[in-house]
Amino acid sequence: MADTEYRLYYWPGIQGRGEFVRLVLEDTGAPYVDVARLPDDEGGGMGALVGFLKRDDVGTPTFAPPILQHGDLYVSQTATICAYLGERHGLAPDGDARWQAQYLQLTLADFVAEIHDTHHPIAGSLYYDDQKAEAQRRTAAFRDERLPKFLSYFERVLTLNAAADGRWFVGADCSHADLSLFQVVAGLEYAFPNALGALRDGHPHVFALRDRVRKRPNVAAYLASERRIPFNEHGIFRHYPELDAPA
Ligand SMILES: N[C@@H](CCC(=O)N[C@@H](CS)C(=O)NCC(=O)O)C(=O)O
Repeated sequence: MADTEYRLYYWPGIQGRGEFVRLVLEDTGAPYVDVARLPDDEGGGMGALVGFLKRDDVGTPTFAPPILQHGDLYVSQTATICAYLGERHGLAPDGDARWQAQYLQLTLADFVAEIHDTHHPIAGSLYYDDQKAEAQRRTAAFRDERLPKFLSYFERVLTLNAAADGRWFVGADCSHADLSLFQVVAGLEYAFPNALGALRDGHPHVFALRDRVRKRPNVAAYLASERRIPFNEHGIFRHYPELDAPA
């Protein structure tokens, strides 16, 4: 199965959680097809994804995208997919340190869920406009409490590793978790430029890591390509000026 192309199943018009997987695939240069972004007549489109989610012949059925197919293996849950790819392509720490990358990845997933809930605090099935008042209350608490708490935690991890001469989250080398931190900071910069800007000076390692990841040659090429879907108001990171801190 080593040379088998990966197939990513994810919503076609947004970065969303699929982007964490795309970044690992792109950084490692692993060959992949972004299935739902193919034209309908080539087996892509929303129909391909919706149809896939109903399938019972994929090992253990999967609950929600993103899903990665590798030969006969289907892997779901963003953090698990990133670890699977990282382990296969030299983007994961060796030995027991792999678990540290995994719990950082899961902590980022917790953070991502909270970021999503700033604009959809009541239900994902309702429009933002139908939960605007609740979104404002939720986001005020997010900006005051959760955003600083998560960022301080990541800064603390990076500061401790820097003291041991590490420039990444874990050990001496970049891992899948570093790519995910990049994506979260990039998304927050889009969604909450004022709130994040106010925290910049207090979190130098977080922003330095963001810069280091985006300069990795394959990541830089990807970010400049048409494969990188721009942030928009359909994904997880949405820019609603009324939810951001004042300038
Ligand atoms: N914990 C899962 C969350 C997956 C998830 O919420 N996927 C979204 C798209 S980003 C979805 O389509 N969810 C449909 C649903 O929850 O019903 C992960 O990290 O992969």
